[in-house]
Amino acid sequence: VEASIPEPQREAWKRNQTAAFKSSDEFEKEVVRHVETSLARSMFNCDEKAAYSATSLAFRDRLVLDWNKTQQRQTYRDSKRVYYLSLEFLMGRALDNAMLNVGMKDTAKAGLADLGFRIEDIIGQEHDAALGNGGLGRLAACFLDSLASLDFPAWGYGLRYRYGIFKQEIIDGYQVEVPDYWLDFNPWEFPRHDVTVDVQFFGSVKKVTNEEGKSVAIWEGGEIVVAVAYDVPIPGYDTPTTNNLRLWSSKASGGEFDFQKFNSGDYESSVAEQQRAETISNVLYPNDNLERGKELRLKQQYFWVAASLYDIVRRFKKSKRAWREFPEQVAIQLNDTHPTLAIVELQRILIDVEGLEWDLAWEIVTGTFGYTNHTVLPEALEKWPVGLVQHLLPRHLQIIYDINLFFLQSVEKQFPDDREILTRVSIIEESQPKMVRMAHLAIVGSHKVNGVAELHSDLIKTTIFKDFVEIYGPDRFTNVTNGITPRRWLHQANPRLSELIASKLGSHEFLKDLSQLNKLEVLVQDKDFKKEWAEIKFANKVRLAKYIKETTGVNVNPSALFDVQVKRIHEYKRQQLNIFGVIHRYLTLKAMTPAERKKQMPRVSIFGGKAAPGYWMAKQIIHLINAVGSVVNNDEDIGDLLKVLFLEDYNVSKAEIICPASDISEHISTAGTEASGTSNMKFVLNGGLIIGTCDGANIEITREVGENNIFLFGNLAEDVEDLRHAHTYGSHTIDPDLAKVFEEIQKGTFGSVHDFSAMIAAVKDHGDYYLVSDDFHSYIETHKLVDEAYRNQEEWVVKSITAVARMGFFSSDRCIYEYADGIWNVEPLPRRD
Ligand code: GFP
Ligand code: GFP
Repeated sequence: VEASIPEPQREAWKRNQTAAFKSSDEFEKEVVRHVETSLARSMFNCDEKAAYSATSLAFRDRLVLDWNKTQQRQTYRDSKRVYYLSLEFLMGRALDNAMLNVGMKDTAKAGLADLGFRIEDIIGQEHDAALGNGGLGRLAACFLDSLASLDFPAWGYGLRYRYGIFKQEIIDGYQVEVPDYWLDFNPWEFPRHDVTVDVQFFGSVKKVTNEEGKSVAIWEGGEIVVAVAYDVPIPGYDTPTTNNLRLWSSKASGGEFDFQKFNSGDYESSVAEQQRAETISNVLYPNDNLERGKELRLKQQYFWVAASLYDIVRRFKKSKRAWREFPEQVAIQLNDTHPTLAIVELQRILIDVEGLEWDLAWEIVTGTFGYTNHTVLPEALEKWPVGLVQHLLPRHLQIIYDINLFFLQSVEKQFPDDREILTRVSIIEESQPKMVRMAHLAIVGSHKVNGVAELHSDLIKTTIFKDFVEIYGPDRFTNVTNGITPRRWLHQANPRLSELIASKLGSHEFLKDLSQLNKLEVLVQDKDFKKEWAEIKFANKVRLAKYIKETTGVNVNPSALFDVQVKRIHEYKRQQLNIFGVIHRYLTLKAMTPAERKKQMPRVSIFGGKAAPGYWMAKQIIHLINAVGSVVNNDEDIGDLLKVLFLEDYNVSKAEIICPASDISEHISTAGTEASGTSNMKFVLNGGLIIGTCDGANIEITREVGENNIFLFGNLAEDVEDLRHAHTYGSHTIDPDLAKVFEEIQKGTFGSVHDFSAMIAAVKDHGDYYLVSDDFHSYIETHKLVDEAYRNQEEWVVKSITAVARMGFFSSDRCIYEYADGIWNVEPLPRRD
């Protein structure tokens, strides 16, 4: 408010307000200006990178004008805001998205052509913003797009990692990790050196009696690290609403250290200490579905949570409302347990800083938070050693103990004769060492807990969180099935398909109301439409084939059936099942006469995905895929009948090329392990069919598209426990076809027998936890059905169109409406200007 220009001078401001470019001429002017001034270059010195930079700056300027107005309106209207706290935002590229969302891509295309550039080349210059591991981070990015597109007042809060997810190189068939330093030039962020928060670590807690005779806790000493805000504008599609993603970067605080900690005069070590502060936001942890309990990770979490809550509370206080109104103004969603300390931090602010009574504070806290669970895998459930929390955040540990005490007291009242339940639900696990169970804390501190697909939400209620359903009743638990943004995953990734659909539906409205796709269903008998549909798929396959040739040197036939599995490499996702199936196919083809072979349907098996650097088995799976590829791709008997590719460094921008080019994609996790999956939705929305297990969102996709338009196989989630039990305690026989695959590997056909022996042993000798052998037969049989179905191209296209027509449910817009309604209680705030 103090920085506000006085009334008499505002006229001058209004006269001089910046106008957004409207025509390609105006756009060109902006580009040239940015080349000449922002970049200090000229027409004699403008390569594609520079043209990309200038184009991005021109669009950023546009977004910022809308961003300012959106923020001003949200502040002025003072309506409830949503804050999405996520340790990962896997945004991918921003330029294409920005151009499409503001409806200016054609304008830019014409302008760039005039200046001597092809728009595709310019778009291709951008480095992905890869601040995430996989599904969880990409979901957060889709949600931001939907929140802005639907005009919700919403902010994302995350960390500005200097290094995003590592870049994957494949060297001699092995994954090698290379740092992804992506911040050389990032035109999409605004550093806000004026928006900083001091975040405290370590120190000790002292209880003192205040003037009112109340005992209060004072957390003192330790060290301060400064959080600096970097803002990334998030443009909505076909709306001026532009929301904010605020990412925090860590910086050493000059002079506020606890100097007693240093030997006086020991300059070097104090500088080292400062550098340590800066490492907090340095690197994204590359683990998916595994918690490693590193101290720096906990520091990251608190740093981000403390800065974000400080900002949220500050913004709330601007409105001068009473504290009890906080949950009416603020909804905070915890994306997984990573931000769970926010619950404790808000309680701390309310009682220690603002002086509220515990009970009122706790009511405010639970009214504010919602928690989304993304996994039931036990190794992924976050726990922190009590000693570590005590050391790093001594006051928070006390509050956690108090939260737990009050919680357990109420449970004890509810179940007076059940001692066991107290042990099971306690926030503190009485293990050696004692651990803080973050999921329990998240449930206790939130008013709603949701899973991300129906099966998953049912599973959390009957397995890991069963006791909590008893305690709180079923209403605290809900489901919001994941979704994807059709703007990026259809309109941007598959422009021709998007245009075809728009031409048939009469407008692009379906991009904001995806249920309109159902109007395509009547066209399944329209010959021209089907022809064009098939041509687009083929063109997308040609585009991918070209990419494959450029990156791997392998020629693939675009008429072959493209079979794709791209996602993080994990035993539960079962890329090993896929590659064993590929080997089986290879052996079957080898055993055929040339005449028989001629009758087979040619296949291209495409893999991609990163393995966590410490996940040895996942790395062996990558190695086997590459080893099989180098044998099969060079086997003259086989030729085009089978090609096996591993695409290096799978990321969002590559997914945009791969998804539109699949005929079939594989979502084949052991039933009950994949919470939802979201790439399954991306593939089907682009006209590909799925081979999958009855797991995660596959089940709901089946319900929507119909059983005839999906290829399901394998055991059901409800059978998994018995099967595992039988493997361990009964006799465990391996599927005979799979046994042959193993023999072939062990013969050395694909090189290093030693490297692959652990993969085989996992199935044969170690209980086959992921049921690879149990599902192998039905997997192979189902692939035969896929081949058969693909022969009938006419029918296949009908399936493809029908499936797309029925995908409306899987828009992330639908998710956002469900969260807004059932969890956040927040309304859109459209801009009318
Ligand atoms: C936000 C934006 C500011 C903008 C104000 C008011 O501030 O740039 O001026 O809204 O429109 F960041 P806070 O809500 O963060 O205070
Ligand atoms: C996790 C789950 C997925 C789910 C996403 C988003 O993904 O099943 O679709 O979260 O909810 F495992 P990853 O982050 O593990 O890829």
